[in-house]
Amino acid sequence: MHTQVAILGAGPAGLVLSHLLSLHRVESIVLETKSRAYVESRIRAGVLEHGTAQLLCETGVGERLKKQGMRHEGINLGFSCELHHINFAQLTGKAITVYGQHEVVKDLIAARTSSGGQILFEVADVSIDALSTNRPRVRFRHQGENRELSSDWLAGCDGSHGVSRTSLPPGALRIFEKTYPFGWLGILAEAAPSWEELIYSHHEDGFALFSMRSPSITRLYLQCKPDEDLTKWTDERIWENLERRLSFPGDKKVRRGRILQIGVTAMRSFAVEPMQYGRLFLVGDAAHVVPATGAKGMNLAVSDAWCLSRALDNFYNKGRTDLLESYSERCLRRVWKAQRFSWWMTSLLHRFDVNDAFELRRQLAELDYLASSRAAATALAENYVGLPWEG
Ligand code: RFL
Ligand code: PHB
Repeated sequence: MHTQVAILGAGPAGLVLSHLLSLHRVESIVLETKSRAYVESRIRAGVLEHGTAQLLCETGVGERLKKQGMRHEGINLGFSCELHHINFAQLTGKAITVYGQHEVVKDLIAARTSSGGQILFEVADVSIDALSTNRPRVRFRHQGENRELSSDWLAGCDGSHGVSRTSLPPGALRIFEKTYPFGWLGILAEAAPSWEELIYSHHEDGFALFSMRSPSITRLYLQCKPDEDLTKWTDERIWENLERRLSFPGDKKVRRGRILQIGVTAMRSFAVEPMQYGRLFLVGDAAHVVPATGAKGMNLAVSDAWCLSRALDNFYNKGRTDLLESYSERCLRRVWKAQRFSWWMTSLLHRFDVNDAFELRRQLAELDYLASSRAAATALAENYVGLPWEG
């Protein structure tokens, strides 16, 4: 088998890339280790930046998003038992859309398969080689057979645990990494959201996040230990903690409901430089991971994919290689700003050390500043709705 662009991974990065390439009449084949049902139901991110939602709508995959996506013109910061609204629409003229990542994935898979795009699900034993030649190769097993796919270019969209980054020779990439001394306990509950906007809540017991997926499903997170034992979290303990950390006297209360799913997510910051090696481009989580506090991971995966699709369009349709050569540099400029913002939101809202009283006062002062200064709130708002994409 041969194709112009072989894409590893059918997450947001790989699917957006394949979708945009097809609009530019560039051929691609996507290989995915999991089943279609698995990737279409994997609950992850929920916040689309202004530019992400706009791209999906403008390129023909926004029908359900326009109907079911929830436009939010701001978020709430909760601290010292009070809520403070940050109004994105007033501060930046832009908004975000709350729409599950798995819904984006469903829309993209439907668009690719209905226009004849090839996605091979449940591939196994994936390995890559010949990256420094002009015919990089992927070997894998599919439906019991050994297969080989050669291509002009290879896109590593296989997430933070994929093979594309780890197959590179030692020393090929510079690694930047930071781990945080906590994780997030994620809860999906069958309950109508009590509040209309997200709440990022700073609390002495640890951070809590109130979010949603639909008018009947609430998505909640609690700061927990990075290696938290889920069996210790009974439904009662979960709701009790949520009620305490999302308590704003005189305001609404978090509404309880049947818990549909719980899980723990580690919090880390990770990036590699460059995001290219020979004919392999790293896209999305394969190249960088951010702590979920800034809601940036999926959005970065989409903006990287957009950046690479433009470079490949220029290569195939205009004979230009300059955008391919500068792919890594252009993406990294945006990636590092999102890294900074995600780290900053994480440092602002989490309890790092229960004995550090200075840190607690510093966080509360910063939150108070955000709630009272238009300049500070604007800096948060313009990062949250999304910084401009590289041209
Ligand atoms: P993905 O989504 O991990 O997709 C990679 C795909 O590659 C497959 N794969 C392989 N395929 C072929 N060959 C191999 N060898 C392979 N190895 C793996 C995997 O099965 C998978 O299908 O990476 P991608 O596309 O780069 O997308 C990144 C996003 O998924 C991620 O950044 C976000 O989910 C992060 N994130 C959030 N991002 C946001 O923008 N907004 C949010 O509100 C937000 N909230 C979150 C989040 C992530 C979370 N968790 C669970 C980590 C909340 C949470 C709790
Ligand atoms: C979510 O709805 O899953 C979500 C929202 C905001 C975040 C992270 C996750 O920062």
